[in-house]
Amino acid sequence: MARALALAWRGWGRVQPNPLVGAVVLRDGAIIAEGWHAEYGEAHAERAALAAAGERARGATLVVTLEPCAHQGKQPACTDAVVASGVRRVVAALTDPNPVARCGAERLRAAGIEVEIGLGAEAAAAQNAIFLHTLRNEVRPFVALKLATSLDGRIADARGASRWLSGPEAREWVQWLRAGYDAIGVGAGTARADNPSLTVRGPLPPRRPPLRVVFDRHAGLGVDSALALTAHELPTVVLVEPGVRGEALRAEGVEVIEGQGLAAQLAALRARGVASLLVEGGGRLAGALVEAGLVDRFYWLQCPCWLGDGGVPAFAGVPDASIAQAPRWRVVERRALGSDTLLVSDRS
Ligand code: AOF
Ligand code: ZN
Repeated sequence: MARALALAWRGWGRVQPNPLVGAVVLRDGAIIAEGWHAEYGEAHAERAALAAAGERARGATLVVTLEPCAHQGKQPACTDAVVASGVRRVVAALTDPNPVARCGAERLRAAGIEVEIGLGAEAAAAQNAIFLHTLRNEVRPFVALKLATSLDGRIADARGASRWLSGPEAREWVQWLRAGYDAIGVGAGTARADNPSLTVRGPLPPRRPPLRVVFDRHAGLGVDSALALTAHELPTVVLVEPGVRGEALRAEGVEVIEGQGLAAQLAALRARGVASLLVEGGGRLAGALVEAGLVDRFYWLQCPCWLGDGGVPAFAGVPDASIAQAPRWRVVERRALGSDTLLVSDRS
């Protein structure tokens, strides 16, 4: 299952809004074939792995990160492919919650195949958090926060500079991360201070370039900012308070969306088709989102330097909590990226 999960990551940036899925075929405990969902609308992981195994699948075990689908969608039902392959046993991590595709396990059992569900379920759910959120919550996107901080929890130095706090490995990983999100967001202060372009510039080209979003209550984004200057080519949204017109930005091709408060603004993004949003700062927006309970996942890049009391804190306005009552997040990943450390945690 660990190998199937690793294969599933190969679809990151290419298969959304569909799930990341990986599969392996086992014979006598050894992997004889591998497959993954590589492109949106193309072959499902199970079919890819079974095609690679060919006749050798007969009597073998299929290990897959999601219950095989039992429906004809953009692709034919995987349950048909599994039955035809002669596989004797299927081990899946997660039950498929998709109402149109689910119940594959039942279908397989009816055909005499042994089915086990639940192996590696926690890791598989963390990997497909966006897909699972989208099916459960139709109100707002999956919201992830990504911040690079110093050891003393600062996102910028006393002059407001944040380039380059994290090292090259972490910065390349951020490009990879962006490719899998529908939208990349920043607060108005960060847009002004950093003049970011919020584009994906890594080796992985996303299936669709993420929407660029600025939480900009008063439509203060400069018409000469990197975002506004490229808004005709790359979709760009500013989220403003009701009644703010943003005429100058509209004239540059920026889409102005009104909403009263963060929750309403996120709902407006979801209504516009954004299923996942990666927020990259700054500290005030990060704090406000955490305070409002609107963050599902936090990607924390910890950089080994000290910026001191004058540095910009990573979070502003998070309410006090006692140690006993403090909400505990679930750690889903820890990893070294060059000299920086990535910690991924989810609101439990
Ligand atoms: C995938 N890739 O490897 C598996 C999926 O419209 P379709 O035919 O592509 O079906 C999408 C659904 O199929 C998806 O929501 C999930 O429930 C199921 N399994 N989907 O995109 C895969 N195994
Ligand atoms: Zn399928």
